[in-house]
Amino acid sequence: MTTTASQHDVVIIGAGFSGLYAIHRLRDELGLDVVAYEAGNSVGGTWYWNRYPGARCDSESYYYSYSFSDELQQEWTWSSRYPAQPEILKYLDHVADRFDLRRTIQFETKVTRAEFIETADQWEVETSSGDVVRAKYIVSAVGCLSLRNAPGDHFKGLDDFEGDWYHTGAWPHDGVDFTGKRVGLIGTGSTGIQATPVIAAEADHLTIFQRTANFSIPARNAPLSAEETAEIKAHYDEIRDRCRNSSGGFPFYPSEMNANEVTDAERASTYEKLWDLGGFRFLAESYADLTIDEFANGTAVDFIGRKIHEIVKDPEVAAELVPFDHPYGTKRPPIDTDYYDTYNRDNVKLVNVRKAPIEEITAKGVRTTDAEYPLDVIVFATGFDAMTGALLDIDIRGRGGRTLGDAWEAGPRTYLGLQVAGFPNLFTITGPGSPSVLTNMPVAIEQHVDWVTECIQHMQSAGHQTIEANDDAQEAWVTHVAEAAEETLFPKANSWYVGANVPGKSRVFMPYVAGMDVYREKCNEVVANDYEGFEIA
Ligand code: NA7
Repeated sequence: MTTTASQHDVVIIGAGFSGLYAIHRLRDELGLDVVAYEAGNSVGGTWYWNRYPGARCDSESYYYSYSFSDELQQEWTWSSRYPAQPEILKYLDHVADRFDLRRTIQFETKVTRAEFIETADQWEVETSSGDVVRAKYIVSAVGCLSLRNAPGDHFKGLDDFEGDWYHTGAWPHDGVDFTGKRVGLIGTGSTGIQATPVIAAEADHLTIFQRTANFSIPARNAPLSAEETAEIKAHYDEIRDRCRNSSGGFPFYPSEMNANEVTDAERASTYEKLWDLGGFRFLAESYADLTIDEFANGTAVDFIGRKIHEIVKDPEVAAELVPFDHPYGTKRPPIDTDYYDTYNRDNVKLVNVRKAPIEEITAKGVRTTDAEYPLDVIVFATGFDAMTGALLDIDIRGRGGRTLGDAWEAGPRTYLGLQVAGFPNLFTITGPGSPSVLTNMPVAIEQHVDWVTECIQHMQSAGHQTIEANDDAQEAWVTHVAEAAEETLFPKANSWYVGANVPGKSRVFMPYVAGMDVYREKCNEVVANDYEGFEIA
């Protein structure tokens, strides 16, 4: 590597929700020399890449947004409860312009390598455009769901397919015209469930290949009226406070009642009310023990199963759509608009690939063990190598040249999801071991960026060179994260939370399940105790 690399204080990787806010705080508030690299040709991260039909946020607009600037939240007006992808991208574009963030970002540039130079206490960072820079700190803002679960790794024969195929996480910017096409959709996670009704309405025919039936709750999307918007804007302080001090980062009112403390009729009425209200409230505001107690969970499972049978007219199709192999909420719960109802359309077919697995993609379509389905287009809604994939995709080397891949061979190990022992001055925004994907992401992101900003400010003002997680603190945290998960039903599901969707990935429950409020307090305590668990030099 060159010795004439240009020098910065901070390299930020990624310009999505996390990277943008990190640039703002570190550059504009701390006055540091910051450079950010972004693979896309503009800002937005997840919302830049995921342009598939029906892409929409499952959290409501007014709390799935930044809280750091009152001017920003007062001047921005959301059109609906759940904004569609173009509107969120427009919002992030607005943020980038409003805070003049673009000038710090090098677009269409991936970080390919980052090596800690021990003799200089510096990171040397190499990019896809061949640049080599040095920086004291790296802030990874690569996103939890950004490295695609590549279809080529799962399905043989893809190269022979004569039609067009797309992964939902790399959707063409000018869209895809499904008119008159026979479309196959593989995957029924949040993405497949959002895309299904929209593709079905446009295509000649849609075949959905389902490996695992999922529990979906209606979103009940609707425009936000001028009165609702005024009400929200008048109460932002309170809304943000509720988000920050809650377990999930939502302004909800979680129930303190357990499911077995009420009668069957009361439970049915609560579930019905929350089903009508729509969205994540069904999980958050029903019963306190829903994700920790089998009986409680079973009552929600039964209710959703009944709803599926009510909506889907063909009882055999309905039966295939009812999940049977995991508790409700233990895989990321999808939110939908007319998902189950779409199976009542004449041009839609459900194929259960748990019973008859996909053998290969052929020149003409998809072949399962019992039939071949001729298709013009295949849409892969097969998800991501979540939480660790994007970081491990970079050749990161810490002390002694040890790679991150080595350090995480048996699954990710972090202290607080913020740092990895042996990788000084490298911060991971919403890293594994933090609440991250179990929360309303902007809340988790702001908490992490604020913590890192405060930490770097402390380092700079005290003249310190390095901060790194110590091994013992990391081991204790990893154990705590695992034990917290074991107290819940979450590990029972083969979810991307445990890496089950990526062949060969170590099975470790990656996010911290005990709640954003508990976690925030722990992070604050660590600071109050002079960065307990970190070595500062
Ligand atoms: P998910 O939630 O990981 O869903 C991926 C879907 O694709 C899921 O139904 C998978 O089935 C299915 N899948 C994956 N690989 C295969 C193969 N080889 N064969 C058949 N089916 C397969 O990704 P999403 O994009 O929907 O959502 C990701 C997150 O983005 C979401 O949770 C939100 O946080 C936003 P499986 O369940 O593994 O059997």
